[in-house]
Amino acid sequence: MHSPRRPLLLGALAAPWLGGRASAQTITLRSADTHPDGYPTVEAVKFMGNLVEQRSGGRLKVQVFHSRQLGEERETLEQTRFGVIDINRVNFGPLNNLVPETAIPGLPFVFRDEAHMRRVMDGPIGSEIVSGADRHGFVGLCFYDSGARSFYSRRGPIRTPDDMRGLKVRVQQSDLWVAIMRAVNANATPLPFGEVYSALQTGVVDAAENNWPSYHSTRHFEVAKYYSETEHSMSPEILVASKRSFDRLPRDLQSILRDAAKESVGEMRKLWDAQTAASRAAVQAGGAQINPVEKEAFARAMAPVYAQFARDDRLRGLVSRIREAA
Ligand code: GTR
Repeated sequence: MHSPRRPLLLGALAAPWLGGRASAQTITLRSADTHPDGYPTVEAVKFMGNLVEQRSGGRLKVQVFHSRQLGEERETLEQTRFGVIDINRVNFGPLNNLVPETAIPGLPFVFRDEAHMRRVMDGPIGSEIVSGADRHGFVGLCFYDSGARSFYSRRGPIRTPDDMRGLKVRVQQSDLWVAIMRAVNANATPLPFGEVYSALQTGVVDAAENNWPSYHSTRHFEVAKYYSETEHSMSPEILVASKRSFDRLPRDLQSILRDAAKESVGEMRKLWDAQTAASRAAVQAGGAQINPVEKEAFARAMAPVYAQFARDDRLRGLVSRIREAA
């Protein structure tokens, strides 16, 4: 490993050290995303890339590989830790088992609403969660929105936790998500994102859960048309750099990258809000049915998972500080 202080040699010789590709003047960082082109996370990283390129005078570029071109989140995260991929936009879900802090913002109903979530992630609690990721080979660059996740089923409306009993529900590959399903007596089926459409279509699972833009972009609404607005989790998205790739950048390029990532958050939120409204309308036009739910009953049923994931004083402290945040 090279120390962060060691100046990066630019040019062909530098290439093997970098996850990205370097030419005489340019370092290109490869960035992964499972979402398709045009999705707010993909567009926000492109926005960041443009800023980086301008501000570095073309010395640093970001190339976004969207639509799972580099793989599903769990595998791309491994590759990011080892510097094969330089930047990765993922949900907290696939980080939960590795970085326990990331389970806390995904806990059921921990945020009151999206504004509360944004304020918390922008403040010191967000920074603490980033330090958790930093201990595992990542450099947390910024958080993006993921709205609220709700259940959708191919079988019929879900109104109360009782409607979940015995349902096979696709979840992200995370123990937190398995526990949340157990709390409502459903059978959790952890699957990569890209396998959910066919799992719903063939009946391998009965239901899944996600926010409006993902429900729309994946076209899950075609095969699971009953969307029940439980809004049970606001597990955010994070943009991480590989610590290996990051440490090899010259200091000035590290700052340019960090600053541009922070500035992409405002852009992402604008795109997110517009996409959420558009997706909500589009899926209904496509035949999806929105059902009212008994949210309080879901919150009560899911409450026991807190003890399992906020399992020491520090993690319990994060929960109370989130709850107390204005
Ligand atoms: C989306 C999120 C993805 C992925 C997906 C999933 O909302 O943006 O990163 O986590 O959910 O459910 O796998």
